[in-house]
Amino acid sequence: MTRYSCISISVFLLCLFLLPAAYADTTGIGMPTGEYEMAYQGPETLTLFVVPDGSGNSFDQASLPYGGQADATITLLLMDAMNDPIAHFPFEDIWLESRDAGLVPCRGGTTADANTDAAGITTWATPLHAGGHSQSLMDVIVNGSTLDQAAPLALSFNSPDLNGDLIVNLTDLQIFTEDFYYFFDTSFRSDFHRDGVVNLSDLPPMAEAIGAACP
Ligand SMILES: [Ca+2]
Ligand SMILES: [Ca+2]
Repeated sequence: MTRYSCISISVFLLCLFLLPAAYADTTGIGMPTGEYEMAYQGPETLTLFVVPDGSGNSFDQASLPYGGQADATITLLLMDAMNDPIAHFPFEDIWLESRDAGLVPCRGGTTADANTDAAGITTWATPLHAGGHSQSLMDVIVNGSTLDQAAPLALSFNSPDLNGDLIVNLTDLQIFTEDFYYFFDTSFRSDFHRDGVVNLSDLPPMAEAIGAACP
């Protein structure tokens, strides 16, 4: 046997040994599964007002389309392949994403409020750190993937960070002004005090957020 064929065989055996490890599940729990739901179970699509500095609304103060509030708190039960709850799963690896990427999160800005508890449960209740706007469906993402067989949630977002660059400044105020004067009856993105119309009641949330940025 030549020296080179010896090296080739050695490399082959080494790969045979290492490859399964490279593809092995590093969490030890298999692909997480689970289920989640929103507290509000009605037919309307709720909207959550978000600001990059976290001064937006908590989930229990989400808006109905034409005035009034409802509770959009999201509860997730995380389970392993054996349907046993996964306790103490890190909140950093569980987050929300809008399907059109219109919701723009600060770093870690849409993660769950806490690690899963002993029963495998965590929630989204406190305000997000995010900007942008979205009326598309929203997914719960765990370890970078959606959960098997989990349906997306109907939750919209708007923010005084209208252009989604995670700073609220004069650029956003200019967009708001245009919506106010030209698209007052159609612009979801600037309808912060949600009632289907952009008017003077939407100005205070815009003005109060000037200067807001990610933590
Ligand atoms: Ca902005
Ligand atoms: Ca309004």
